[in-house]
Amino acid sequence: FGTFKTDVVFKDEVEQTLQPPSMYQVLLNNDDYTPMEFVVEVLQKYFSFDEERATQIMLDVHFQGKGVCGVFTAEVAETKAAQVNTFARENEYPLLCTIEKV
Ligand code: NFA
Repeated sequence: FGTFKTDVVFKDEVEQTLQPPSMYQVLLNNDDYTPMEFVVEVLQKYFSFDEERATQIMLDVHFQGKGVCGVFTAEVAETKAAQVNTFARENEYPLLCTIEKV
């Protein structure tokens, strides 16, 4: 058998403070050209809203200028915004999805 060390380790040398991750709102921005039905499709496809809730959020964006689709950690928020913007550009619509730190 070898020698076992039993050093004292003080709590303040070990203790770690875990911070919750920063959260980011994912927003849709209104424009004059993207069809309402396309925005509803986006909200169902990328944010899993049912058609009724997706329509409510789309109308909120349409009348208020912007609207929150959800709040996520940075990586998820960035991915969702990029996916929405890519899908909009593929369909040649100017729909813009942005993220904002909460
Ligand atoms: N304002 C767009 C229209 O009248 C609809 C729209 C809603 C676009 C929400 C972007 C976001 N066709």
